Amino acid sequence: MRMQLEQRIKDKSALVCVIGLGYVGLPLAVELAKSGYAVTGIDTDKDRVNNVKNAIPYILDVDIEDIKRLVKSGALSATIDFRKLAHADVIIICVPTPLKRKMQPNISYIKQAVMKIKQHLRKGQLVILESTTYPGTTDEVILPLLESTGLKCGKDFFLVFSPERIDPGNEKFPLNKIPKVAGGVTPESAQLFKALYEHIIERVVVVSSPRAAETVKLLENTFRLINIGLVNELSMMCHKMGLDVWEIIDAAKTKPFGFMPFYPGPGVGGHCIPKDPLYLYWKAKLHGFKSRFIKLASDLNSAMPEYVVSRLRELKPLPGAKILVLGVTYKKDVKDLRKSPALEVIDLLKKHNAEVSYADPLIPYLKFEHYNLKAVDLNGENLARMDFVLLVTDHSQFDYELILKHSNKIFDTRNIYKGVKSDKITRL
Ligand code: SAJ
Repeated sequence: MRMQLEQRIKDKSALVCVIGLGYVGLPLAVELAKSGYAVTGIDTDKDRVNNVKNAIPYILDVDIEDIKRLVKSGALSATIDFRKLAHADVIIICVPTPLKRKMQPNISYIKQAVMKIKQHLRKGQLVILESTTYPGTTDEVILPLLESTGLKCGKDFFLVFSPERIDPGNEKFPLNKIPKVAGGVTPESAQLFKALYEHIIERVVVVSSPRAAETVKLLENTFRLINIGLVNELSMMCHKMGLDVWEIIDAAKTKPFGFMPFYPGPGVGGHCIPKDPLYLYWKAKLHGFKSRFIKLASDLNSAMPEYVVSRLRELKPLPGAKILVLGVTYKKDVKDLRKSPALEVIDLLKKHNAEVSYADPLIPYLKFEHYNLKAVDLNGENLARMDFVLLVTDHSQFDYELILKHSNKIFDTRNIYKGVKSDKITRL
């Protein structure tokens, strides 16, 4: 039966189901369909399913013409009906793994997907989890749930963990150019995974186990969290010591080996970097190991919004100060507010009774907590009215010449005005 499955994967007659049509699942479904598989995307969100069916764009990294062509040919379809899983030869889970309160992993979406798979599990299926999660999720949670059907992994079905590495909007590294790490519960499982993904990704890297693969992804993003924390601390240190942290990092990166630049900022947002390392921290703690690095970096990065506001207070008393926050998404040119430090900066400024407004070409309205703000137009008049313009997210679309010309004072947390000499500008 494994040989039959391998043959169906190799001759592309295998039916593939992708559960979760977000920024990971949809590009993956499209690539597999483009490579010749019949792919059904399953999502609980009817709007997403309709958007795929009607080729309405909602994810950055897919060519809408591809979707139109693939849906028309029948290579790609979408549904909310999980019964499709019964017909699938390959099932790939791409659902969110957020945090609960108290920074604990929330794998409820994975469990919901696995329960659906369990209802339809049959001999000859390959199940793949791509959602970033803590080491042990595949072996300790998914495997027992699926084997509770009486089917045996490695004999009747196959199970692999392979972390998603999609970088939304990164044209230099599209999905097919990003090596894919995978760990199978059994060697045969990994072999079947490789046979499938080799059709869409240039390099598949098989590791010894699912928990090794789960840990690989967490290392990648913990590496970023800690290095961003390092330069955030360096920025505070340099300010105290009268040094220019930006000059220092730029000069350090001339070292052609053994160094990789990271940059200070107003904090670390998004749905990966603040969250993934805490999955590792949580699991290690269950094993009696408290990661000081992860805790320290998380605390340091979380303190940056407060630090930015304290730097502003050094320049001008905040009560009544008119402050325009430029850019509110978690990183430049990405329309995503999740864990954006700008939201905390706005909240803190309001709590200091500053008069805060914001401008962001990607976010016309900003609703969070009890705030309900409308973006102001970025024009000379509005800029000149402000005591401070606080550059938090350095969108490419901003007219930085106009901002420099009409602003009274600029606090630049991203060094967008690198090399610009002006007494209007204060840098993080
Ligand atoms: N940030 C800094 N300084 C830096 C880099 C980032 O303050 O030097 C801040 C950003 O402003 C943002 C946050 O950290 O608020 C996260 O930025 P990020 O560049 O790490 O972007 P993400 O969150 O989109 O991370 C994703 C991750 N991709 C996956 O998990 C598949 C990460 O592994 C990628 O390396 C990253 O994209 C990327 O390089 O774009």
